[in-house]
Amino acid sequence: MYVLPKLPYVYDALEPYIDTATMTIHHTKHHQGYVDNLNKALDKHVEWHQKSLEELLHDLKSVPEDIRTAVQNNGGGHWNHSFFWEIMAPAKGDSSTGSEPSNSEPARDLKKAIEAAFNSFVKFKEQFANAGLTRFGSGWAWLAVGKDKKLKIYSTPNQDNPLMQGDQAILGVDVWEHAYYLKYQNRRADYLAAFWNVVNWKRVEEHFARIS
Ligand code: MN3
Repeated sequence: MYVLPKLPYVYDALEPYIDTATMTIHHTKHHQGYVDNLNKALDKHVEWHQKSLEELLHDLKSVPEDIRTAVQNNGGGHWNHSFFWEIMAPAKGDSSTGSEPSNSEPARDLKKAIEAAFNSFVKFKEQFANAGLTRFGSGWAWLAVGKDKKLKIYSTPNQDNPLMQGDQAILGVDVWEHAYYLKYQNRRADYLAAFWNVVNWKRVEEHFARIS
């Protein structure tokens, strides 16, 4: 059975960039819903509970057809949110939970790779934000590493993610309205600009180091 993971910080830790109410509802209602619905789908084919979530998402075609869409949407939702919480951190750290502060940019290896792929760190941020901004409706923007080990930026609809196309995500941002509407209303660009303040680059570097 899948369970809702604990956040690595408290609900108000990402203030003022991501507000407490959004974090609380996003984690306890939205993410919980994906977990519950994923379990419900897999209950119809219990042998699929043995596989890891990554295996399921990486090879959706092999998942039984009657639960495939539910696994794609809710398994994707569970994976994406678990990943998302981890690649964020309080802008000033949080001594009560021991969480590290976010950094304004990544350290040397990843920064060099980003500059090589997108010309500059500033251009990378523009392109990433633009991927989130231009995603019509609900979805995610990603910085991913392809099979050729190259960095790429793109967006996916709904709860799809890079795993489903054979890539590895190292950074992602939720651009569903539920991720920002309470604080930013229709201003998705403002939310995406604020997001940089709470990126846990240390964690992104770990993902990058593991797959590159
Ligand atoms: Mn969400």
